[in-house]
Amino acid sequence: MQSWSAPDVPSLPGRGRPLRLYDTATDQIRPTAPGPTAKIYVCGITPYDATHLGHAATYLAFDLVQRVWLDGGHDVYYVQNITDVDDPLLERAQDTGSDWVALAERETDLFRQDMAALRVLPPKDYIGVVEAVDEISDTVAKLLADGHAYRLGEDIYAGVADSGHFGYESRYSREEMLTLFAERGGDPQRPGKRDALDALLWRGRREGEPFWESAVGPGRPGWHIECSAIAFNRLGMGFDVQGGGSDLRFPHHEHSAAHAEALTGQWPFARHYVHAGMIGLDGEKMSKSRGNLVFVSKLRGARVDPMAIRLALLDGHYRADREWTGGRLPAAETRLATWRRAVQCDRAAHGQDLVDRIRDRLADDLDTEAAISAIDRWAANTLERRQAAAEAQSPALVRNAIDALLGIRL
Ligand code: 5CA
Ligand code: ZN
Repeated sequence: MQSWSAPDVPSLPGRGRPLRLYDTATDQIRPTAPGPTAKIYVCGITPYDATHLGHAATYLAFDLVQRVWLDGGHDVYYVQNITDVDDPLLERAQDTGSDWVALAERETDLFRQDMAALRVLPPKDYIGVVEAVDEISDTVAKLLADGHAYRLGEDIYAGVADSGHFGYESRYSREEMLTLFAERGGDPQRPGKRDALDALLWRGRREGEPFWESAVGPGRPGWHIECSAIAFNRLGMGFDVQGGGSDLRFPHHEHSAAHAEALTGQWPFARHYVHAGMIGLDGEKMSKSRGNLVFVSKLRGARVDPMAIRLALLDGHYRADREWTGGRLPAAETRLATWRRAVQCDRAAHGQDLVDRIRDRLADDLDTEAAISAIDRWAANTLERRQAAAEAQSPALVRNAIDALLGIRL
């Protein structure tokens, strides 16, 4: 699939910092340790509705991961999928009397425009499930051939016992897993499964549903295997970060990892599992199914500056569940205006200390709030001209650092 256009990332003087990130699997903030090319997979959208601020916040968190790595001198190999055939999409198309392919194309296109406007770095490989059906069905065929999967009627399931490590990623008890599996697209009650937690790999052809002829018969891919196959085939095993919102902690990331681990006999799938908190509105998670959404495209259509949206979403820790309240956007607009005035001063407060501070704070599990506070103090000092004349310098360095590290163009 076509990705979106990449924003410029200015390079900064001095050294970037090694990035430490919270890893769900080990419940620790641990250093990431990428090679010359850092490898990251971030789960993409299911394109049945427009990008809301919850999606945007999650993609922004992983955008910062890339920016810190780039600043540290790494190249980044970023892969993202599009779940462009799945039950929620087909249901929405049916309910609205639209063609599912056209619906997915329209919403994916809007997502690309939203991401570009927010200056999110695009994935190198942006892969729709529809274009990856062959590689996914080949993966299912191999799991079957190796005895890690079984047929149930027209469908194919993966055995949770087959990865050898099932449960390590989410660390939930079996009871918690059973509850979440039922809530998030699983089918623990289906008779005939070897284990209630076994996940659907391949959904055999059903009347009225799209299907593809494949190595394992006609049908369409299950959800988790799409991310296993798309990630594994490009990044291999043991890539640096598997990312998504916290609602993907289980079952999605657990099963995606388990499928790839059963397939290869290697462990782990990813070295860090990183999860962004949920953005809520009126006390509830913002979600398509609840309908309590604030869309990025709506705000853009109302001529809100995308940099203010970006700043509003970064003013909060990425891992915290947080509320989108009416005051967030005006506060970000005011802050943005202040920062813009400060970088237009011909003599600004010394910038290198601020750059060091931003680097330190972001490298520590993406502490955007502390980075933003540091910029606020710099802007206040600059505007009040409290700095000693000897320390004053051009604000270009700060402008570039805010652009490169936070993705905010002033
Ligand atoms: N296509 C799958 C992943 S393979 C999917 O979950 N799609 S999605 O469109 O439902 O969500 C896309 C991303 O946005 C996921 O990482 C999800 O965890 C995240 N997300 C969804 N709702 C919110 C929210 N309210 N706050 C923060 N992140 C969210
Ligand atoms: Zn995924």
